[in-house]
Amino acid sequence: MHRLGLFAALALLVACAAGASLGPGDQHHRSKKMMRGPKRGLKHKVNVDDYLAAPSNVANQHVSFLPPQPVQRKQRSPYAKHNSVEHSVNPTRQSRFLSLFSVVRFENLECGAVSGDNGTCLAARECIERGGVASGPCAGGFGVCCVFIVTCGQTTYQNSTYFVNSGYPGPYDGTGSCQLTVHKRHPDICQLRLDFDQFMIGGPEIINHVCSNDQFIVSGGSPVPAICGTNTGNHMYVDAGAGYTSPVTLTFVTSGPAFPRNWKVRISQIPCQSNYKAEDGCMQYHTGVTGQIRSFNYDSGMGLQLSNQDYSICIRMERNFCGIQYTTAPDPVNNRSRSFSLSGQTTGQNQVTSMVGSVGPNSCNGDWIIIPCAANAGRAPSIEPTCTDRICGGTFNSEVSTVPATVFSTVKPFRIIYHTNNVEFPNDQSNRGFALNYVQQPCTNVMN
Ligand SMILES: [Ca+2]
Repeated sequence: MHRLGLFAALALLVACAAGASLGPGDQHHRSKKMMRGPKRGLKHKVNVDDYLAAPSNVANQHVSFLPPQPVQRKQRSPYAKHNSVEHSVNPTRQSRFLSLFSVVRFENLECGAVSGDNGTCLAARECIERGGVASGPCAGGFGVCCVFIVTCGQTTYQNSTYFVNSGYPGPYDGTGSCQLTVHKRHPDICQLRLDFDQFMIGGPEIINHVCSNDQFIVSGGSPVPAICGTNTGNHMYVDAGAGYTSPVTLTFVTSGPAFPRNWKVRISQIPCQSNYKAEDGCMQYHTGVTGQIRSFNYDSGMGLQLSNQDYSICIRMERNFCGIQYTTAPDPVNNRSRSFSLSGQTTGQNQVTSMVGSVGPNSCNGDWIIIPCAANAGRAPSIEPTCTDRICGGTFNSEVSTVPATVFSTVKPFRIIYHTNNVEFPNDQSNRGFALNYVQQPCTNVMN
């Protein structure tokens, strides 16, 4: 929260007396005040206590521009003798004076910067002190949209920080390790959300799809699998625990062949009580009635499914929705869709069958997704304990088939568990991972 105290207010008064121009917000308040203000030259006090009494932390409050509040004599503080300012001004000067002597408070909300990035609305001086870059106005011109961009070897405490590659916005094609240390801004931060605005590093090796060259590693928080390849537009959540804990470190290791790497990771600090905090245990968290989920390095053109993955993808159950259905996303690149290819030899043009469950000849024992009690749309849900859960193979279907299906589940909360082992060759080749579109299903009498 920013507060204009006595000194700032006096500075503004001087600026006003010198004929400094006012911003749109100032003019707005001035015109309102002029309509309400005294018509004659009266003597007014402005009590400094009123400004100093403003809370120093108004996070989670609404933006508030306090209208000018001339203090009545009978409200004078017993300390007014020492910290109040008394002025006698003529009618014209008085109107301006009162408008300037307002405490301007605004919450440090997220703002859209001129650069196109997301920033935090701060006073200009605070932005500089925190190491940010002002990028356009906010809060009606009283604040600046402060953007934090950091790179290798740095430390951040700021919400909405961008972690970029060395040489950004240009590419980086050297080898080494680029690490960022992330501290909580407050002890009531429980999670970090990492949005991969840009994420292009070397992919996995092509035999077993392990990220053994380039990789992105998160340490210090909840376990997160190492990832590599192209992940632009994807995200992950890291549980950072309650209270002040050890920092979370984000590391890009670039040890693979020369490659024009580029990354820009936005780091958001999620308060423990916020309504956008991910449910526990979710490394990915999607909201909305419809959306798309993709495994890391999913790319219908070149991307290979990553080995050694083991995490949960959660979809927030929206109000009045009781079920969820999944279909494979279109694959515009291949003449045979590979938007679900988890296991099997999918190099050729022959459709590879789906496999389900954990027992039997067509079961999933290496790589799979789990959709609890999955059933194909149009069929009654299975009854436990015969529910299908694991699905793998080269076709998305909750039954063994070479025809893709729409699969639904009514198990709450809505989650998919994704698991891959550390082996592909020779039984599994050219698998891409998955891109699934989901649509939540409204509650009905049979689905609740
Ligand atoms: Ca595997």
